[in-house]
Amino acid sequence: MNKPFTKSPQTASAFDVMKVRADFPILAREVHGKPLVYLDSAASAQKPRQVIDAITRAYGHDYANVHRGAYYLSETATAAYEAAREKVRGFINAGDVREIVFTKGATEAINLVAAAWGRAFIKAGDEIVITAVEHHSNIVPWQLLRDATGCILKIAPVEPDGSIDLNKFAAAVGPKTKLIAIAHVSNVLGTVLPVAAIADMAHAVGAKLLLDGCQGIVHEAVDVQTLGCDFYVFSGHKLYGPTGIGILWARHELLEAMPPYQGGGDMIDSVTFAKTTWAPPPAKFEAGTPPIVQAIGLGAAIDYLNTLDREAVSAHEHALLRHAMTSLAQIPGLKLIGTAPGKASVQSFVMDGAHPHDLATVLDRSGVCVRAGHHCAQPLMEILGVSATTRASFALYNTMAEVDALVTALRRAQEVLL
Ligand code: 7TS
Repeated sequence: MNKPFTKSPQTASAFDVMKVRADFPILAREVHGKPLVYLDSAASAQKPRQVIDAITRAYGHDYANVHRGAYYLSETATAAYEAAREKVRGFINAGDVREIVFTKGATEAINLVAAAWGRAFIKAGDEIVITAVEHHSNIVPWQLLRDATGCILKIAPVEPDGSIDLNKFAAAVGPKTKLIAIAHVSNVLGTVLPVAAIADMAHAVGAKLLLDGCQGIVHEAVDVQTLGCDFYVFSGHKLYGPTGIGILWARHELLEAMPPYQGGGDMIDSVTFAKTTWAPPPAKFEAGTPPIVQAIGLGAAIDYLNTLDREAVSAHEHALLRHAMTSLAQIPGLKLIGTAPGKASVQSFVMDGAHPHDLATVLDRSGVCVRAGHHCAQPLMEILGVSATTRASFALYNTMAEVDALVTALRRAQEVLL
């Protein structure tokens, strides 16, 4: 995360979490008669009123298919859809709006790269390097590519605290490496991966770097031009936007060189039964009616985030994490999983004698929502020597009192379960 944060007139201490909370209608509800304590934003974040209103307005007032009819409403919807693309471009500081491809999520974006770029540029014996911390969506597409091409998948290890040792990473990279595909931030451990150093390693051997930014973009400002990656992907729903929308960013020349991923309407220049020619990117990768309103909703989420001082947001989330790590570590029998320096506000843990699923179920009775399971990272669980963890993730709308509610609920859960 190389880009210095854009300074706003506010200071970090001026972040007003209660004002932010008032923007998220769901946070006012109760669960099982208790105030909702939502600590699962790494799975999917809640949505501010501004996003919900934009979606309602798009369906209720401005809706039509895009890139089609020559009538006013279709032109309005097209303009809103394309305006969302420009908002994404600005948010990640891409050099050109044509580098922003709308997908249905990060998973689809990674599959797109594996299928389109991978099938065109990866051959038997080529090497792809991932890490041990990856989400299944940054493992399985490369296994499918391996099965199709005969390429080799290499796994860079993770240290016991969740950090990545760059010397060990470098040992996995060599002259046959064609792609390094890694998480920007781990969804299980919260580790911020050393992407700048890894970008240098990739480019030194002529490989491309794909960053899975699902968790990274939520917690820090992202500038794809200074990160040094070639592909950056993320999902809208973790960034306070709707489900069903994700982003693939890639350098224009890469998108130009890639064949289409899917065929259909909107992605063509001309079609005859004998031959079809493609539209230029990004249309080449957006076959069929796109997720129009979802894109508009993501644009509204970006507008919302742009009203906040992201440096202050980051400081707030780190304060929540520090408080959580200190308080959780004091619970007898509880072990923190993921303690790498500089990590993001995602905290996994295990508790002696309590299965993570049971723990999450008991916490739910106190209104506390946490994720339990393998977090779509089964290989990482195996390396960590656990079958599952419980995970609390802290977002911009969480409070210190909610961290305390988690700790209190855990102590109560211990009484019930042990
Ligand atoms: N990569 C990372 C690092 C993720 O955290 C996730 C989702 C994905 C990829 C896939 O995103 P999708 O929107 O395409 O599904 N992570 C989680 C999680 O941690 N709990 O639920 C989903």
